[in-house]
Amino acid sequence: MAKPIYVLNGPNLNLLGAREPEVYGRETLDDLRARCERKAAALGFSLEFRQSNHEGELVAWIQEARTDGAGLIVNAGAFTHTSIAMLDALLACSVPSVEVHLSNIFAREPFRHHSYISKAVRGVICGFGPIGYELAIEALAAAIATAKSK
Ligand code: CA2
Repeated sequence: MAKPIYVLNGPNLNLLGAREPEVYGRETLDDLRARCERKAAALGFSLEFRQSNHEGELVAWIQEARTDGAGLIVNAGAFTHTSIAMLDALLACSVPSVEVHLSNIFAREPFRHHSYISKAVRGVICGFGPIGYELAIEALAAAIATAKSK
């Protein structure tokens, strides 16, 4: 069986669509999941789409993606700006990974400008709302195809 792409979402992203639509848009997490599943299916991939408010659970899922995933997309939410544990897990993860943010973190408060996890991922997409997840799936599909052809 082909390995899935893991899409991991961090704290408070379960509230998408319910508050702060001016920052995060009106799509719910379920809408986002459906959007990602459509995009992945069009490119021949299945998805493991998950959300957690707990840092340790996200770390465990990154470790799972390392062995069971074809690639990994992570929106670490606020843990982006705090989590050395997620950085270490991603550094140990050899499958290609992409960091995604719905908002443009560089156009927001200074404490959002630094990401601990960027160092460990193939690339970063931010500021394009839910479309950013689709762009990340496309980028991962290309990276996975390149790795296979080597
Ligand atoms: O822009 C992003 O995707 C973020 O990762 C979202 C995080 C934020 O801490 C990062 O700096 C940037 C916050 C997610 C909270 O999502 C909410 C959605 C709706 C209502 C309240 C929070």
